[in-house]
Amino acid sequence: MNIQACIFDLDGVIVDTAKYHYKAWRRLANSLDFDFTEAQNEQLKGVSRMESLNIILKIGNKILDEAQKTALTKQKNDWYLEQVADMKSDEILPGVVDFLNELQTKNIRTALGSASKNAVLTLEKVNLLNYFEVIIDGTKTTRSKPDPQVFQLGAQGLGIAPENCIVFEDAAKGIVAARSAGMYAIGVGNADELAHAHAVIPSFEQINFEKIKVLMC
Ligand code: B16
Ligand code: MG
Repeated sequence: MNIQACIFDLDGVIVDTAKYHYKAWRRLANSLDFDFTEAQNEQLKGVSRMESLNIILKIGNKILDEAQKTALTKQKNDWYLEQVADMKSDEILPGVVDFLNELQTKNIRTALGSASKNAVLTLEKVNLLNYFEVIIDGTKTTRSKPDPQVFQLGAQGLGIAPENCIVFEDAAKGIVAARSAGMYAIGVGNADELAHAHAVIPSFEQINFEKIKVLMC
């Protein structure tokens, strides 16, 4: 095993923006006269904005045309961005900065692979933009996870072969995407929900690169 690069998902791995997505989606559902629970929100992890809306409309039994859906995704994003505006470095998940620093000292290359169209803004807010040599986000992809495109583009941008990349992901769809790309998939979060990963860590707390290599053996 010759790991040369790490590709990180954003929401759920670097920062917990899922709670802000949830608040904005719930507000949108409520404006359409139905509720949207935290358990239902789990289905939206790693899923693009429009696909998320389609899932929510199905839950609420609403059928809308494309123009209405575009207006709703804009509204949801405006509400979401109101919360991102206040984000600071203290919202970076535990252990992430130490791990990124360690990768730099070991010359392990880094990329971001996120479905979010707000990824660059979010990284700027928490002061992490400079840690990622390549950023592939929802503005650069045409296919959503579980399609491997986001991670393939990340590896291509770095010029590293897929088999030399590790992906860190909190969403089951992202794990499938990483494996389809031929990369090592490390789940971040609950092992039961990420059963298809090569290995799972609860978070980056007390994690270092050597421990990751041991986990993958
Ligand atoms: P946006 P990730 C994903 O981020 C989120 O998990 C998902 O809930 C969200 O709908 C998606 O980004 C799109 O986000 O509305 O900001 O474009 O986990 O792929 O980093
Ligand atoms: Mg995620």
